[in-house]
Amino acid sequence: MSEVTTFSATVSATTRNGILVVTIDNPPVNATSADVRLGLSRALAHAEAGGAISGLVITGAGKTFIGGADIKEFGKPPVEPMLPDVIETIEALSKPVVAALNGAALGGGLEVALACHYRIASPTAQLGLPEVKLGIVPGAGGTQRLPRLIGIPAAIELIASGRITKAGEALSLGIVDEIAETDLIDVAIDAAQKLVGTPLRRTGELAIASADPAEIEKVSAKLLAKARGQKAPAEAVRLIASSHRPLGEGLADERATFLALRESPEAAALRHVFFAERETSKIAGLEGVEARQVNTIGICGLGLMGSGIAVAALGAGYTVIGLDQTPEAAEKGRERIIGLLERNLASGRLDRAGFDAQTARLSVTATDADLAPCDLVIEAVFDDLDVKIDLFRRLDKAIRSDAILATNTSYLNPDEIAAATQHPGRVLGLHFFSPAHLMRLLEVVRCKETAPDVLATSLNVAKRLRKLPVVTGVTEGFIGNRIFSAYRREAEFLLEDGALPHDIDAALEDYGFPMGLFAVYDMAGLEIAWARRKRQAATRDPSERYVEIADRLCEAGRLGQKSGRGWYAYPDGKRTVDPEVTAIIEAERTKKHITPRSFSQEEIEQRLLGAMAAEGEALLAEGIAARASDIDLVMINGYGFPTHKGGPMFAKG
Ligand code: T1G
Repeated sequence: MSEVTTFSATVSATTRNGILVVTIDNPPVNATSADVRLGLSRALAHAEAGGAISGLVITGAGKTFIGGADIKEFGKPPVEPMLPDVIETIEALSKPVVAALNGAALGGGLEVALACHYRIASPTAQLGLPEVKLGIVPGAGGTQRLPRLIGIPAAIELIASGRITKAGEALSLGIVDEIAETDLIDVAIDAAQKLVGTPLRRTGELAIASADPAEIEKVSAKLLAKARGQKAPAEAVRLIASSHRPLGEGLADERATFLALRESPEAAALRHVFFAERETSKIAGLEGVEARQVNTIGICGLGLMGSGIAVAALGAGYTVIGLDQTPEAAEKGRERIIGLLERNLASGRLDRAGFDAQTARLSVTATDADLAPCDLVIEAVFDDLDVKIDLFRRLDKAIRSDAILATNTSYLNPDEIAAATQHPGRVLGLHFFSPAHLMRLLEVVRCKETAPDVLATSLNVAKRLRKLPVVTGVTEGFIGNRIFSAYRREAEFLLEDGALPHDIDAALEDYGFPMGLFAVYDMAGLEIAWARRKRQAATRDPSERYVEIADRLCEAGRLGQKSGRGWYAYPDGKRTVDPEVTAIIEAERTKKHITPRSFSQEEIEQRLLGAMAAEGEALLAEGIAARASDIDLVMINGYGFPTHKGGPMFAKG
């Protein structure tokens, strides 16, 4: 084994057949920290000067090539050499530099690779320039070099969406030159040797293939519509669309744009969300707690939620046993699940082999005892306390005592369900959001008695289901619905005080919500909330302000979009302001002797955001939510709060 040359704490190299193999080892993701940049620049200088060295290979240690620039360095004073300088040295080197992509090459990591003279990917490599997801644009040549390799339209699609692509697509696009089917480093060394003495393809010098302006317009328009007013995607499109200009000019514009966007509130919010998502599964007291093994998941109730949960579990590789009340209901549940899998097959999300494997791991039954092999059982039956308690008492007899029991209830008290079972320590809540096979958010409800290893196991299952788990304590509506109720209440106060549903919805949509509150309300239907209000009527505190407008709508049969009328009217399905609703609201104001006043969008926004934040503070004070950033994640991933605003707790400052 040839000797190792150390260039910095995180960059070292060995020499094989005259090729300097440079390895970046900066756990956890080989981010291009100041030490990595220093080590790389030293290795490049060493190679350029070293007569015995005829070429270089750059690769990463572990499962990542380079996960990007070090986001943790943002906002700190710059430390030379900066990444663009290192990248320009790579591209200008007189000797061949081959990128050996052993794993994720993202952001600055892909920009390093783009400046190399040849790129080889391992079959599992992932590539992308996801900077727009952080509210910025690539800042080290990505918007200028990528179009030189794959053309402007394809570069716009990849960079303005921020999506990650796999090795196969990267090869077909022309981002990488080869996929190593054998040892990546051997293949890379061989490639470098073949390049010695040949004219080097310097990406920055490549001409850009001409593109049809109509195609550029089409791909841009689609992406910018989705970006809903965010700055970074629009700036990325501008930089790529103008990348035919001299490289130096483009790089300077790109760097200035990157630096400006990096200081924007949008970028600060998106960085907050990035780190929040990685904090959320770090639960105090769970360090070192060993999780149980889960291979088989039982799902009770194969309706909309249960079948969605089943599809998520099958997609994560679990064996699924579905239980319903009768063989016919169980069979209907199977059909519903298979129907969802067929949709995944048709959309290309699933290939035929995957479809067959997943359906083979699914069985359904109406017999409790068939759940005996389950390591975890999730119930998604009718949201009634007696029904759930009865089911859990039956399951106590049907499954192993160390199998976990999870309730998907949205509003019932899981502590009461747990208390009715033989082993409360194995009970918790797993509150999925509909559609359960698509929505990332999963509220993990920690009951009073939930054992630590049951919680740890559930967090592992959530991660494998590719969910975003947020642990919550027991309270009515947990984190999300409690905050939703609070700002719905505030919105109804605003109605009584003088605003109208479309004023409030316009303010929320203008802030960045995909849909206003009342439009969402109509889509979800008004009757469930109405039934809950009627249940609560007897115990409602008479001194608390209560708005009866929604009750009047329901009494008038206005139950939402499904009934053709709710907060809006829906002639031919189109949401329309309905004077009848305005009249109902005005009658309620009169009844309460309220003189209506007008509200600016700004005021509506502040009142609603204020209500969310106040409820969030209460959840923190009660110990229901562990951290403010968890509350942000719930509202972003479950209730449409705009990601680029960071969530209600971040937005309030
Ligand atoms: N900088 C600093 N820390 C990072 C990081 C980064 N780029 N990426 C991840 N981490 C931390 C993360 O916070 C967590 O920390 C740990 O690493 C594991 O992360 C110039 C300016 C690479 C696919 O946007 O997508 O390049 O919680 O749980 O699931 O144009 O991390 O352990 O303390 O996500 O194996 C562009 C971001 C940056 C990619 C690995 N790059 N990272 O996933 O691990 S901007 C990105 C990821 C840029 C240039 C611009 C993923 C991953 P902790 P993890 P993972």
